[in-house]
Amino acid sequence: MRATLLACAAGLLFSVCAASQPAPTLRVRRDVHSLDPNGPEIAALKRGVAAMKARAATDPTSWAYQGAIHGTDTPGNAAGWNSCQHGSFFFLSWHRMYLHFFERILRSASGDPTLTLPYWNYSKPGQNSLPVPLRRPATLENPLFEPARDAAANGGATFPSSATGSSRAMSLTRFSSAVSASRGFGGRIVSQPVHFSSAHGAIESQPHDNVHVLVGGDAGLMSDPNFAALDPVFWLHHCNIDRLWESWVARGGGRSNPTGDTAWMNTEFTFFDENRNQVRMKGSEIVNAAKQLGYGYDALEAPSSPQAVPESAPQPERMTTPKTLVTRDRKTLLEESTEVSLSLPKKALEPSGPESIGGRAVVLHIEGLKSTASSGGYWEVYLNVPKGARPDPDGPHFIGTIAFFGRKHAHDPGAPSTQDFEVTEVVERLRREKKLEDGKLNLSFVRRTIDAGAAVPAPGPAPALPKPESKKKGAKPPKEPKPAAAAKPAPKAGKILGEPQFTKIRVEIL
Ligand SMILES: [Cu+2]
Repeated sequence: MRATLLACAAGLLFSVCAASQPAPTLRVRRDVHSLDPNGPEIAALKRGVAAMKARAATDPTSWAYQGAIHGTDTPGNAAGWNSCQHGSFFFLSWHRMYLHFFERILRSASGDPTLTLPYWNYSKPGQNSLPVPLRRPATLENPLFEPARDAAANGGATFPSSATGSSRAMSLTRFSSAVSASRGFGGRIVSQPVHFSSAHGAIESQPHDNVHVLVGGDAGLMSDPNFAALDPVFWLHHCNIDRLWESWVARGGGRSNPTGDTAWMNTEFTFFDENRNQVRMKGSEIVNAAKQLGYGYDALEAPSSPQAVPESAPQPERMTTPKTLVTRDRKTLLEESTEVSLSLPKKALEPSGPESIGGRAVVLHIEGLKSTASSGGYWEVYLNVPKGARPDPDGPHFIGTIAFFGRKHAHDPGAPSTQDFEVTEVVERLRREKKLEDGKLNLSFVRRTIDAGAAVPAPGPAPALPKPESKKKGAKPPKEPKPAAAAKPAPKAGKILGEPQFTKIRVEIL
C-alpha cells in the first residue's frame, strides 16, 4: 500500500494508482434546458459564479484569474495564464482539463457538493437561443448575465443552423489529419503546445468558433479568447463541446483519441484546484472522463440521420508530397457576400497524370486570414453554387465556415492564419456531373449573424423583462445593464468591424 502511494506521489505508475483507488463518484452534467431556471441547480450555479466573481483577481480561484488562464490582455504572466490551446489537437484535451478544475472550484464556491456544470445543447431543436438563466433577469444582479454580448443574443434571438451544427464534424472518423485540419474532428497534429495556432479542426471550426462570435457579437467578451471565459456562457458552451467529443468517441466506426501520440498524451498543463494548489495535468489523465475525472453526460449527441452512409474506419493517409495546382494572391476583404474565382490548369482535368485531380484528395487553403478587431458573424463557404440558386448550408455545395475567433492572436510565425477545406467529394461530384469542364472553382463567402428578427420569447417561469407597454403604465423601467463593449455604436451596414480579410487561396492535391 505504502509503495503504491509513493508511486502515486511520484506519478510513476498511473495504472497501479488507478487500479488501487476507488472509482470516483460519477457526476452527471445536464442539459441546461432541462433545468428549472428557478430550481436548486441554477441557484447553486449562480451562487458559485457570484462567489468567484467576488474574489480578488490575484486569487487563482477567482473569476478573473480563471478567465486569464484561457487568455488575457493584462500585462504580466501569472502562473497558468494565457495557456488555452486553439488550432491544434490540444484544443479538446486542454479545454477538458480547464473545465475539470474550474468545475471543482465552482462546486466548492457554491457550497453545493453535487454541483456540476450544465451544458448548452444549441443544436437541439428549440434550444438554439441563449439559455434563459443566462439572460433573464437582464441585470447585473444575475451573476450569469453579461451585458458585453451581442444584444440580439441577449434578447433571445435564434442562431443559424450553420453556426450550431455539429453533424459535419461528427461524421469524420479521424481525430487528426496530417494533411488537412478540416479532415480531422479534433485538430491538426503538433509536437508541442501552441497558445493560438492556425487552421482549426472540424469541431473547433463549427460549431465552436461560430457560437463564440455570435454570442460575443462585435467586440463582446465571447468574440475574443482574451476575454471569452469571463462570460458565464463560455463554460456551458465548452461543456457542450466536451460532450460532443464524448459523443464522437462513443459513435465508433474507428473513431479514437490520439493515444499513440506521446506529445498529446504527456504534455503537461498548469491549472489550480479548489484549494488554490497549483496542479499539472496531461492528456493521458483525461482520456476517459468517467473513470479518470468522474463525470458523464445525461445524454450524448445522437446521429442526425441513422440512415446515413455507413462509416468505415479511417484509411491511413497517403503520404505523397502535396502539389499546389493554383494559387490566387490578392487581398480580399470579406463583405456580407464575397465571390472569388480560380481556374484549375487544364492538366488538372485530364483523367490521369501528375497534375490530375482524378482519384486525389483536393484541399482548399485560405491563407492570411486576419481581422484587426473581434467582429461578430462568420462566413459560410460554398463551392460552385449554381447560378441563381440560394446558398444552402444543408446542400451539396456547402464546404464549411470561417470565423475570426482567435485569429488576431496567431502567435505561431511558421503558420500564417489559415483555414483549410477538404473538397474532394464536391469536386468529384462536379466532375461526374460534367460541371467542372471549364476548370472554374467559384467560391462564395456568405456572412451569417444572429437573426435579430427571430427572437423567441423566454419560456417557462423565468421572470421576463417588462414589455414596452409597461413603461406607459408607469412601471419601473428595467435596470439598464452597465454600458460595456457591447454598447459601442454598431458598425454601419456593409462595413464589417476589423476588415476581415485573406490574402491567398491555394488549391492542393494529395
Ligand atoms: Cu472556446
